[in-house]
Amino acid sequence: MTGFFKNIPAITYQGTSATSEFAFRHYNPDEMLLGKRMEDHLRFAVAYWHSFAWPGGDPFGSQTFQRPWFGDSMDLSRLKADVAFEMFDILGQPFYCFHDADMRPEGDTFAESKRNLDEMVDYIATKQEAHKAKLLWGTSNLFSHRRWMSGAATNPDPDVYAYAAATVKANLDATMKLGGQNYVLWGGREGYETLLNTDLKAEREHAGRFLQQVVEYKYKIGFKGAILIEPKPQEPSKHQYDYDVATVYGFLKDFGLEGEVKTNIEQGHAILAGHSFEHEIALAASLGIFGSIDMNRNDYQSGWDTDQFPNNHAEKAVAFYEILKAGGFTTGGVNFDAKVRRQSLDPEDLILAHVGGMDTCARALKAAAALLESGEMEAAKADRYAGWKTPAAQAMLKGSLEEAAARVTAEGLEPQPRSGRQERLENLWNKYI
Ligand code: XUL
Ligand code: CO
Repeated sequence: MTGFFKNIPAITYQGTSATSEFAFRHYNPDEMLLGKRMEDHLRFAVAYWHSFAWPGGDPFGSQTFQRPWFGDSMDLSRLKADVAFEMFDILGQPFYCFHDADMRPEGDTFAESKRNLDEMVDYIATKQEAHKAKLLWGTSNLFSHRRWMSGAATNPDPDVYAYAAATVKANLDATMKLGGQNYVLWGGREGYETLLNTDLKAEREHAGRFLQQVVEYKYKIGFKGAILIEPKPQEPSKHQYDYDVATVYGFLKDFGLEGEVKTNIEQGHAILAGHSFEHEIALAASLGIFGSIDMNRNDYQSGWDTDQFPNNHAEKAVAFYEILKAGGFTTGGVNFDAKVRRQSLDPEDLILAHVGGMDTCARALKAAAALLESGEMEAAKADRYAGWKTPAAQAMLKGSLEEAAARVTAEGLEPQPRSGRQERLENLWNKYI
């Protein structure tokens, strides 16, 4: 034991009358909802980067956290892994996620970075054997080091493309070795700052070919997990090529990958794209590319991707409703891509942030499951679209524009507007929240 979380007990479900802060009030892993355990619905994951690698900087100030594992040696990386698995044991969540850069020190050469990664993967594999937490997804950090400043696969320098290929290959191998269920590509630098220096067409084509190569490699090594793209409109790039779910779908179609690659949808990214989280989830599900979610919230005034822990269950319930309607997660899960604020210095803050986030999601899930089970919302929707069940309406979709037009005079159609009943349905939601 490292002692970092000393005196913090393992968190258990104690119900809404719990008196301790260190308890789940809603997250009850064994509770059955719609025929499935809550833990298996939510498939929570902790993000290695925010909790263990982020130093607490902001654009105006540097590190605020003083963690005993901060530094660039292999010994400190092992200490970081020890602390991480101690936190996973306290929370009891089934999964975690990592970037290469979170878990190993950067070497002076690619070979050294790769050696460090391989050693850490072996170390973490032994940790996984002794602890509950397993790998939900792995990914490559293709954005922090200065070599990535003009992009990874979209870099004007082909040598950087090669370096990105070597990096993703190493991390896909690492993810497979650790039994990861997905591999995520988030293209923070796969975009541009100004068209004055950018060949947009070439960059987009390179990004497409890169993704095809990743999928080809997945099959070569027999990786059974899903490949996921994580859309985001901007930040750090001014214009990102994977703006939102709709853009990603067009991109996948363009490169013949719509059956191969799904999405990891993040609440904060959806908001930055001018959408709601539930819109992005519903759209992905309808297009057959829903994979996993990154759970967090943004500050609604600042306009930044602030990656805060979710604390509003009513807001998340609408998102979980769409996830349940889509049939729930298969390889995906709920990854807390969320960090404590830079003033939240204490080990307790890290634990309680996750406890609150997990309870918020559990409460949201319970509301969503109850509403779905009642069938009330779906009945209202079915009623609204009932006209489309008639043979005449169905025939219209198979026929021509002129045949559809002919119905107006032949049947004397004069459509009568009907209420959309939005407020009644909002009231219905509130009954379950
Ligand atoms: C950045 C972001 C990343 C990805 C993984 O906004 O969400 O942390 O989730 O690279
Ligand atoms: Co994310």
